[in-house]
Amino acid sequence: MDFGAITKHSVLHAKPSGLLFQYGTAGFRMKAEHLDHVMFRMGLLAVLRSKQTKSTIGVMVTASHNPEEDNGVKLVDPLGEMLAPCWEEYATCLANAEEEDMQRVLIDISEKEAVDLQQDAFVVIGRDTRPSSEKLSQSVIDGVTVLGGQFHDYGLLTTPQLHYMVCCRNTSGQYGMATIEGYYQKLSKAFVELTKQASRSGDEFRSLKVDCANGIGALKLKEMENYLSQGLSVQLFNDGTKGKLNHLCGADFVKSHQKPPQGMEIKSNERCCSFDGDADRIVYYYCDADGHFHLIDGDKIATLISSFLKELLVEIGENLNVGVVQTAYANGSSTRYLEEVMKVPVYCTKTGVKHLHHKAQEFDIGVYFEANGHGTALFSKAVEDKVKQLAGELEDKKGKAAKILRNIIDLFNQAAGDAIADMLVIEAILALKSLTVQQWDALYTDLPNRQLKVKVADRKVISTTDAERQAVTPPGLQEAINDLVKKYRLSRAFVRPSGTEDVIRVYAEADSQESADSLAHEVSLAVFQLAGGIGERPQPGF
Ligand code: 16G
Ligand code: MG
Repeated sequence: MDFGAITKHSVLHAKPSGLLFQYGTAGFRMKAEHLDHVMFRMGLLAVLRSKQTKSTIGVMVTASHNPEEDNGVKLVDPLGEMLAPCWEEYATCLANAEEEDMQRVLIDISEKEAVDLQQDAFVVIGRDTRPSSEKLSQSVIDGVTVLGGQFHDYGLLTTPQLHYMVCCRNTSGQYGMATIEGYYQKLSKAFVELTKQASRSGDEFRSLKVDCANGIGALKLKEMENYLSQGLSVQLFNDGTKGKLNHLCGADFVKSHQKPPQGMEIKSNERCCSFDGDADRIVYYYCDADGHFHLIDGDKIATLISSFLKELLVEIGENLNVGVVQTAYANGSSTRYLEEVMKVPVYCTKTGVKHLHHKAQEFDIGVYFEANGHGTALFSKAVEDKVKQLAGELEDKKGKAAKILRNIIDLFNQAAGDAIADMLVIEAILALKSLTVQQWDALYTDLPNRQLKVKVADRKVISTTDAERQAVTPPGLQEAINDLVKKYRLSRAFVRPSGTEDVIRVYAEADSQESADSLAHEVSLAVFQLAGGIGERPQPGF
């Protein structure tokens, strides 16, 4: 390492004083103006990680669903997964190091991880449409080059597209071609084949309204439209030409406010969906004839997908297991439906894609979704091989099911949850099964629920266990929650410190909206009292 050069460049990316940086659930995320040095240093770290794994590493500049003024960065590991946990710690350490300690920290990481500094390094970079993203990605490049790494800057990409590129490059093209055309071709080919199979069963022309959160998803869907031929017509809203990124629109807004985004005209019973700012989340919805809004969240998406995959496996007749992975935020009705009606085993992990992804890898087919619309399905190598073999050999019913499954495997971006890929899978399933959005919604009825945030002096005073469903500290909090939950029917509540904001999150569900609201409020008060609430006491009403 040329420390002279590193220092010379590093001082041009000075760390602001008095701020703490934390590689959280999905990387660093804060006001864009504080992030320049973090970007430079993540460029350095990506080079070390690339040398250590002898693979291409990705760096994505985005703050996903956060406001436009924020930005963030995360590293993507060789097979398109999230960065390994101990490297998250190095990232935090490097981001917080004072200028004079940089050398020591870099040497420390290299020694601990036995990084061969002579090894070549290659880093790929992508960014979202935030005004700050271009300059910040230049700082990443500065970090990469000063450590002697090679790079390819893909420019504007969705987060899942960057994961795809990393995965393609590290599997010598087996997963697909590491170009934007390669991505469109892989997904559209699978989708078009699936819709051909569907049209034989007499389905009509399909159209879908998509709210793109004024983000990158709009640009990429526009590019992709040409590849989809007649299979699906998408009508884009909040495409970034007028509105502000994630402002009153996008998947996070729709899910948390449980109402349609602004800037989209919805006629009754029209099928609509929303992406988030970097297009790795998706939720569906429609308004019924009475004007009532119906949200179809990640739980219902997981239900549709896992039920369909299970049906295909029955046709194929192979003894393969399907598991669904959720978080504590999954609606109780979805868990009950999956376990009791679908007879699919359901597992609960901590919030954050990496936790769900990890668990889902344990199954032949692991479907994981967060209620907020973040998710995908993973297929083991054995399943992939078996399905390919059957699809090639057989022309009967079993062969047809195998062909459908093969295309679904190709369609899912298995490297990461991908709103575009998920949308195409969902559209294909609805077409193949001739299901309307209302029929899909009617699989089960969500329990009314409410999410709230509470400000506390130090969110670390709350620690949890049992996949975040039980609070361990502060003492007395879990007992208080248990007593409150007992007052309501079909009720459940939990609290957890956010990994992306300086707040405690509260979730409650119950048999009616009034009960869910009231339970959430009472739990918020308990958090405020027992966990050092600051500012105004939580007030009832929303
Ligand atoms: C991040 C996570 C998302 C999770 C959310 C929770 C990834 C790629 N993203 O956005 O999965 O739902 O954080 O935020 O893992 P919270 O900790 O603030 O509730
Ligand atoms: Mg996102």
